[in-house]
Amino acid sequence: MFSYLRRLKLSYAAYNIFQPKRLAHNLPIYARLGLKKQYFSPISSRDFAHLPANAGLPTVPPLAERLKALSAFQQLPAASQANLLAFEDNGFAILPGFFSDEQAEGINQDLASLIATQQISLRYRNKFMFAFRKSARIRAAGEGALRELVAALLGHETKLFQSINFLTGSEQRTHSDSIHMSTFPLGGMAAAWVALEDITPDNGPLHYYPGSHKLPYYLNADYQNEGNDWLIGDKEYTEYEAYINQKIAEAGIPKQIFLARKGDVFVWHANLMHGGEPHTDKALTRKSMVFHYFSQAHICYHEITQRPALL
Ligand SMILES: O=C(O)CCC(=O)C(=O)O
Repeated sequence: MFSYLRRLKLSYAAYNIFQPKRLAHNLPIYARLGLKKQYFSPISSRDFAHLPANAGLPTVPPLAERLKALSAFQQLPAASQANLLAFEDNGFAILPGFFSDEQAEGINQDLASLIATQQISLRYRNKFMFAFRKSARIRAAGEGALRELVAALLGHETKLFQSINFLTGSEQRTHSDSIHMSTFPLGGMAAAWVALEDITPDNGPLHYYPGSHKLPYYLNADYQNEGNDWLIGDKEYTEYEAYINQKIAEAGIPKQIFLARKGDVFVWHANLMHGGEPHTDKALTRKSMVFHYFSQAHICYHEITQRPALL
């Protein structure tokens, strides 16, 4: 019964009716694209099937021009600049030492105090969600230079949507964020992952597949999870993960593991396949944080649950 209610699109729409401000962002784009949707209506890739791939997006200057115009970019070391300039080819950019040890420690202290004062607790097994709403230091890390750089990568005004802090490895199986934080046109999101201590092979490092962002975006229809007019799809998330596993194997892309140093940042593309390695030494922590960003020029939503994103 509970699982049926969770699949009922009306349940989500009923909740969203009370969120007009946070859902207003999609309305002008729905209107421009001729989509007959209310701010609270369910939405998924099926609604865009008749539209050209880049429908409604303004033309923007090439990536190099966008980055070089930015003082946050000009101030970076040459290696980080080169990594950002190669973002469209690689699907990721590593920014070594983007944050100082002191900044990383400040964030660790803020998280510890949010936990101690019970202002935040674990969700989804090992995630501290949305700490940036409660810590000015965490918000400042996700806004400012990092958001400006991500906005230049996306080519549009960009909003910090979500932060997730970890004290242990996520151990998440390989996925593309586009099944969770989805956009139309495709590609209007990016994430920046921050090492808040040194990462070793034993404490669940991030893994990724270079160039995998050029694979198709695998969405609900690809694993028969579209549902119907009333219900979202009934597939378990493990079925999505198995599908991605198979697609990566078919593509033959070798996995890379990011042994980050404290303060390093790893920015990934909306469709870069990535996940977390097993955290084998439970005596160790894996302090890290990830920011997810949405372009404001795109329709922003959640493909799996077919909900508009609450910005
Ligand atoms: O931190 C990790 O291990 C992976 C996090 C992740 O996959 C995500 O936030 O999308």
